[in-house]
Amino acid sequence: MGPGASPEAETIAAIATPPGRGGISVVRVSGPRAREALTALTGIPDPTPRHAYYREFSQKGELLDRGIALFFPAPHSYTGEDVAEFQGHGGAIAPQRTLAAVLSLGVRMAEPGEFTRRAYLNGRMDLTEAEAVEDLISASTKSAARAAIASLSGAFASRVNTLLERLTDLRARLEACLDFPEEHEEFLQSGEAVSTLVGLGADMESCLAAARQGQRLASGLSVVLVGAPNAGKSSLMNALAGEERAIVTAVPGTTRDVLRVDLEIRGFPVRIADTAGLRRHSEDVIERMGMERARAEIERAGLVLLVIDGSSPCPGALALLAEVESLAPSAELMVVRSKSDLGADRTTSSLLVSGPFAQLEVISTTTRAEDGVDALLDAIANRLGTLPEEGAFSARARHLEALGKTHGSLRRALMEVQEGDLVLAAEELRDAQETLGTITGKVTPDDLLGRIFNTFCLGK
Ligand SMILES: Nc1nc2c(ncn2[C@@H]2O[C@H](COP(=O)(O)OP(=O)(O)O)[C@@H](O)[C@H]2O)c(=O)[nH]1
Ligand SMILES: [Mg+2]
Repeated sequence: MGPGASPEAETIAAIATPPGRGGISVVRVSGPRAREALTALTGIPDPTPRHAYYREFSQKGELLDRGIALFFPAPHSYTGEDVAEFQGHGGAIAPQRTLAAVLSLGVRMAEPGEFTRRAYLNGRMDLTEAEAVEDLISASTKSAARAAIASLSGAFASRVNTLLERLTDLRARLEACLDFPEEHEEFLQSGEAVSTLVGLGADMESCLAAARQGQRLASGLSVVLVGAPNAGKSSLMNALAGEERAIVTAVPGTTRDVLRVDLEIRGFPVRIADTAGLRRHSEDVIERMGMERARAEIERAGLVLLVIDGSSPCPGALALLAEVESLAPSAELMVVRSKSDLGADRTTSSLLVSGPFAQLEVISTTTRAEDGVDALLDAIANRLGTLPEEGAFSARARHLEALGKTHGSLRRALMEVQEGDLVLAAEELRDAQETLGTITGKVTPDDLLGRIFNTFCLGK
């Protein structure tokens, strides 16, 4: 390859199937040397496009494997480049040998996500579709997979594109008002500019709400159980999991490490973490490390369940609430009042309806009754919201951020129009347009591409 050639002119290869024992395994090759690689291993001089050849794969007279070889000429392939596929036997060795033979032909190992990155760069899919590929692979519930398929088929992209078109249109009309005020004053004076902006803002908001659901579907909700030692956290964890996962004893400080269980609630993946109880002082080094881990877990949580033993006085509860709020300012927070079978302590009862606790949802539970945690499961389900019957699509944090920013720009543009400053309004709309464009990749800085595709698995 010459020094000026773009990296995209390199030919790349990887095993596209997961490692381990399996009937078949696929070695995928993409780039200008894909055809040559197929010819070298199979002896087929001029492969017919998309024809399945059953052949021996060999190199320098050594038989490597036997299987199906396929050739997809550009642009009609996954990546949009020439692609060759060797479908051989699975297991630890056979696919590695085929891959090594391909790599010896001036082909390099693909980076994680590189096939899909090339598909995006060659216009085979937009960014939301490319990201949906990875979301589909990592989907852990049926609803998440369904949403990823919807995004993969362009459901999210088409919503964003429609918004983008309306935005572009509006910006063009506003700029026309700036350039030729007399001809376009009607647009402003009739109130049409304002009502168009308001309508667009509302639709942007509903797209944001749908994307938020989509993100929850794809990445799930992380819930963490937090509270004083002996509050009943580990018992709750076991009850939610429906099996004995955490050790439960009357000895404070039993739980040290963070324990996790994965549940599915109304189609959403939910990960629940049980943590070491938080208290002011501990002489025990291991318990102190456990508390550090608990704090780190709280910082990452989407929903914090603050567990308070309702049957006894809880003098540290206010301090605990303050600590949780400072560790996770944006997480949702719910109070679980445990051990309801033991009756209610008067001071704790009045604490939970006063001061900062008065704003919070409080759920009573007991692990001593069959249905003692059902209310808690329902409350978590309510926080997740309901899945839209139709129109669910997978989304990611970066999409939410872009939609939120776009929405902010629209709001400011509306204010500027109302105040009569069209120059500033047009600028806000330009910002909105650029930000919205990053979702599908119409406008995309390189570092964003790096961040998106580096999280992909190898061979995709
Ligand atoms: N009566 C009663 N005891 C409970 C309940 N939940 C937990 N306990 C007891 O409280 C103690 C501490 O429970 P545990 O789950 O280990 O609390 P953790 O330290 O917060 O994880 C144990 O002796 C449990 O048996 C409950 O709902 N009712
Ligand atoms: Mg515990």
